[in-house]
Amino acid sequence: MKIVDIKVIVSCPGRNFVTVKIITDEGVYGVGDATLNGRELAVAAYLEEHVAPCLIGRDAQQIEDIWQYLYRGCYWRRGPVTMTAIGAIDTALWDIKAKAANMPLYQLLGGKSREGVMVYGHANGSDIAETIDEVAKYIDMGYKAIRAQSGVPGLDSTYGVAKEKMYYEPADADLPTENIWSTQQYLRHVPKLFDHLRDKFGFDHHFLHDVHHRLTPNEAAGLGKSLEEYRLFWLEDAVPAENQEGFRIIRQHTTIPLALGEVFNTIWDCKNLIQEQLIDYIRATVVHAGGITHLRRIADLAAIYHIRTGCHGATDLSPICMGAALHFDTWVPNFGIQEYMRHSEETDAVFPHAYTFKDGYLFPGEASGHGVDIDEKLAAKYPYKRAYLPVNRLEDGTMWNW
Ligand code: GCO
Ligand code: MG
Repeated sequence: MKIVDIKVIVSCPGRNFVTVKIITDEGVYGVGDATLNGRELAVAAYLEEHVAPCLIGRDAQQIEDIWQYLYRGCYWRRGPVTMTAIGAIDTALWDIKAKAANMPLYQLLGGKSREGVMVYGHANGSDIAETIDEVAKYIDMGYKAIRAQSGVPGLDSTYGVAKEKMYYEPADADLPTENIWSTQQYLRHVPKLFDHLRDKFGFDHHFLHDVHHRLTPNEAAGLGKSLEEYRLFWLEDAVPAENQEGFRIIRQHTTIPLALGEVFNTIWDCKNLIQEQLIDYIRATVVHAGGITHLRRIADLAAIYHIRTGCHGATDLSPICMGAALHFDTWVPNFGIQEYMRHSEETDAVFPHAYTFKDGYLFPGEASGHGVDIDEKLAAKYPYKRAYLPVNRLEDGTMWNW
């Protein structure tokens, strides 16, 4: 089964997405998500100029060899652009293999380990009262797990708080928006949020929170301690993780479950965190961590150390990534949870998909392949629009992590 064509499709149905479509001489094709928020065209050019020419004529069935060829063969290993490009090709090839076998992808991976994939939704409000109302809406929709974020008093904008409630897009401007951050205000506010939420809703639902890389290890340790009594499912990205050893400090002080890794690209980014059991959930996902082939290796390493998966699933990951992740989640033995931020109607129309939501769970569907396609004609109606993620500064103007 030879690869005869590789298309790179860039479109903006509400937000930018990069999609790879691999076409074989047997007429079977597969699609993969290649979206890297705010750096979309770098991946598109990488795929068009440096990947597609090397793959034409190769056997589409040799997923592993193609993965190794693109990883080892490029000499410049790792990095988000390279690994997103590899992830997209890998996803499309698994799609092809499963379609050729006439099976849903989860069957090819080893079959179902569970009936449904527990997901968490995003409740957010400009203050605690509004966040409580939003959490109530998610509970009414059947969600078992909900991420709660709220505006911080004294700050004009806070990560995770948006006007649109069912989905939101942080890449909101043609040039990066500048936000102001205060660790002190934030640390005072978050325990109050979870105090109110537990008071109102009790302990039957899972609550999660994303710090979005804002703290130092010692600050995160303090926050973890102050949140322990509210029994969070996880505290996410408390600290930027380039310095993996930093997580030892957090672990020495608090038992709050820690989630990390939506920005990780390879097993090397989380090797020490996993082997030293410094985290509880690994957030790497299909598109940014080298596809199904590589994510599977990360999950297997994590399983040895009692660490479970919690794949990233924000709106900047296309429905193709979501579909592939759901097949992975259905199979992976050490599954934890799946993030699910809904896409806009425009996005859903461009990417028809087999997955469905019911009572807090997602189901990948029984279509062969990963069950997500792209409507190329419709995609062509939405040309690329440059959009950046915001940047963050401290109150005195110092650059900080967004
Ligand atoms: C999450 C994430 C996202 C990211 C976004 C950046 O936990 O869902 O932190 O909201 O900010 O994916 O592109
Ligand atoms: Mg996050």
